[in-house]
Amino acid sequence: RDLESVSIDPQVQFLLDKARNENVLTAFDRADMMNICGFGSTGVCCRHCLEGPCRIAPNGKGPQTGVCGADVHQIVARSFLNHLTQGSSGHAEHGREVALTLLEVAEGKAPYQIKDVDKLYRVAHDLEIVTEDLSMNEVAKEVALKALEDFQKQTGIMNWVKLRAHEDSLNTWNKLGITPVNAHLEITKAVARNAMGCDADPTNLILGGVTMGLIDGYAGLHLSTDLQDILFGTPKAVKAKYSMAVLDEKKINIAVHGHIPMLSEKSVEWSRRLEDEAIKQGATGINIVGVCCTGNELLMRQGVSVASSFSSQELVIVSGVLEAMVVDIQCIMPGIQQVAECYHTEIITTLPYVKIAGATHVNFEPSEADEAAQEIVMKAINRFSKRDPEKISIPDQTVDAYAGFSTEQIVEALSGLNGEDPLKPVIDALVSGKIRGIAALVGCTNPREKQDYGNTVVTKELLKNNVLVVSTGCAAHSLAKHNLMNFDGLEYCGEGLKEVLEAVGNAAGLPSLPPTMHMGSCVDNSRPADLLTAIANRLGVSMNELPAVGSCPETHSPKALSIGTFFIAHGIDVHIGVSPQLSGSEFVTNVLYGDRTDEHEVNADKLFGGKLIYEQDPYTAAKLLLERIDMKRETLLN
Ligand code: BF8
Ligand code: SF4
Repeated sequence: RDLESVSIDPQVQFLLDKARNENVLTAFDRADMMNICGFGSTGVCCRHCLEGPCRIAPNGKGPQTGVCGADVHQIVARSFLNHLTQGSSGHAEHGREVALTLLEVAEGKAPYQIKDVDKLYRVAHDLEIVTEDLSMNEVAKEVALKALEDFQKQTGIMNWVKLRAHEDSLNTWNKLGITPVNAHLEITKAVARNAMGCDADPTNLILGGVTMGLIDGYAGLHLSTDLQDILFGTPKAVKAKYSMAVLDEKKINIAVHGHIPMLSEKSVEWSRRLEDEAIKQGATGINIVGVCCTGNELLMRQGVSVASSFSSQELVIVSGVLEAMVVDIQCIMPGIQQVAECYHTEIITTLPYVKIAGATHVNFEPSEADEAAQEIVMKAINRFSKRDPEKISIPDQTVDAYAGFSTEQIVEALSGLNGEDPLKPVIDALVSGKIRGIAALVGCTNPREKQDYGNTVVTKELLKNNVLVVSTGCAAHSLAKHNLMNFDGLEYCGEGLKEVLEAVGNAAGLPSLPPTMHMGSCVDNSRPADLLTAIANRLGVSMNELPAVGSCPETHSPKALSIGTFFIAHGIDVHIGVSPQLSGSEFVTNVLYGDRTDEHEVNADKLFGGKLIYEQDPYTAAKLLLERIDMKRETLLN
């Protein structure tokens, strides 16, 4: 592909051009070289046992069952469940790591401080912990133990489901028998039922997938966000910078990449403490830049600048000024090591179960966080002298972005208009039509897709039609880089929406709210869910009655599928712009894409009130989302 077909971001084009000139292979070019497998891309290939692998050819040609007798619907449903299990386990591990850290902090064994004491007490109260005679650390310990119960208990339902789920959604899940008991139990069960000789009912397998969506939502997203807010602070509005130009030639540049904020928060702290060491090496200081969701976490809480989303992560190295890329878990391309070997960059892995051959490993444990972070920052400082001046080239021009829109921050901004009933201005705007609906623009960038194109087109189409847009994950990077998180982007908003954004912004002492609101990383998809739950409760309706949608135009990750399933389980429609590899089974696609008017007996829209919309073209996708928003408006308002 030529540079313009790879990304609409000129700085990414610039660095990709540089990589190509230097014969460095990155994901965009590897994507072009890879032939897509026609079987795998429709979900009809099965490798679940050693009788296989088996694959079912389309159009009735060749065998129509695997050796065990599994038909194409069973095989596709199992592939889907596989993806959802993988996605939700990543987020459940994230939640568990944070819960363990909170426990260690509460016991005085890890060097972090509880930053949001109010939230700690609010969560404790909602978990029905009696706090009267307890010290703050004892309360934190009780909260951590309640969180860890969600990985252990054998009966009942997960504490975090009780804590955060809308009652009507929970009733639906209970009736279907899909409410999760604990994350580990459900993940093991999902792996077990998916094996040869177990669950062979496609509908039942898909419902098992919905349980994975709930594990993702509660053991992953909600649990992580709540505990991270307690530990590191609940985000507040903050202004920061985006784009590859946040790299600074005069400073030691360290990219933090991955997902869990324990390491990255400490890296920021130690980069400040070791500033003098950097100066001794001839640099003017240390510049931490964010990549992927760790970038979002640090942006939201520390205002750290963000260099790159997923698909262009290797290009940060190609700038020639990156001393170290420090990674923890998820979305870390193994390819960064090969690229780093062409420059002076050191790749540093930090978790025992995420290593990359050839990279340096510095083990990170919350209890030894200071020692590890200090060692990592010193490694970066020592790399500065190894730069090759011939290979240095950084694009210029950063883009301003406002971020930090936690649900708490949004409610606080709204209370500037109505202190007694902060959600009323939003509800009035929804009723009057100034706001037509609410959309969460989420998910990734994908080296096979034109970077930022789908994310920005869907967003601009929705803004033009007065849809209030919030965003998370790498999709938020796309929006920020293209002026959709600063006031320049207000020109894309319809009149009604603009009026509301300005009114709320003015009450908070700003010219306006930005056109889209950055709510954080992928685990922070709990925040839009919280916002919608609060609006539904305020209106006295179910979540599936709200004119609200999710859209994920450029995803690559199974995590996006499990997050999407979490929203569908609440009856919120979710658009995906990249093939979810299901087209081999009409039965499975009917269950997921079908709607309430279909004759087909069971489908997601009938069970939950929301469905999956697969549409590659972002303009058509926005149209389909608006149609569903209008349908729900009509029922809600009449
Ligand atoms: O959890 S948005 S590419 S970095 S999967 Fe990965 Fe996708 Fe980025 Fe964050 Ni989410
Ligand atoms: Fe083939 Fe069935 Fe084994 Fe899959 S589970 S590989 S379809 S025999």
